[in-house]
Amino acid sequence: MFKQIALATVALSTAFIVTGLTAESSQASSLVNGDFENPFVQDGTFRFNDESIVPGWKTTDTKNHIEIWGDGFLGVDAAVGRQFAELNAQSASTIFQDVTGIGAGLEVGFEFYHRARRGTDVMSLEITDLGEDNIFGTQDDTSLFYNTYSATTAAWVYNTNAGEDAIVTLGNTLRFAYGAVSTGSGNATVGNFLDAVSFGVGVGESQPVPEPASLLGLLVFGTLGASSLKRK
Ligand SMILES: [Ca+2]
Ligand SMILES: [Ca+2]
Ligand SMILES: [Ca+2]
Repeated sequence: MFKQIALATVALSTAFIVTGLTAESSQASSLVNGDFENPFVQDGTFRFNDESIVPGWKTTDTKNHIEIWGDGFLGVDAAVGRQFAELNAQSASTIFQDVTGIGAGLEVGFEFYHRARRGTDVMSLEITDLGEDNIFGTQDDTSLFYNTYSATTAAWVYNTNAGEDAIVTLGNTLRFAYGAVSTGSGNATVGNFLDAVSFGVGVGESQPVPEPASLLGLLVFGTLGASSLKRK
């Protein structure tokens, strides 16, 4: 399914300043609250938030809860900022956002941080084009990307598609979905920390692949957090 286009290896995390937006991408919306800093959660605590009070995100959780932790709860600090999410909320949930206004034939770059709560946790990222009806779950949907990611409790793991096969847009609404796959705890409500989620769109597939330096200038990130990533 993936277009076999060689993509120059790009260190997305070093793309600090975004300039030179392409005309096709300049109207695109972006991921909202990709750093999980809203709503406010006290340091050293966590909260189950109904999805209605979490800007940007929706969830498949059985109680519609998005679990957000504050810095230091059970000894875990955020990867970026001072809050992060746990995908295994009241259930093994998938949280997602739909992004509109991205033209066809553009390459998508993404990055996020993942960490286990016990042992090794596994999560997934799926990027789906919702088709001409722009409705999820109908016959015209196209999965543009799917992968699973593992992490341990040792540290936040930085994940990106930089250097992999290009993910090329089809021009309809895009769904970015981050899902709990399995937990080291064996408990569906314990595992898979997620933070600093962002994406960018840029170079069209019909254009020659530029040198890494110029590709960096064409990428626009979905959250401001991407411009100030810091590891803890
Ligand atoms: Ca954060
Ligand atoms: Ca939980
Ligand atoms: Ca559809």
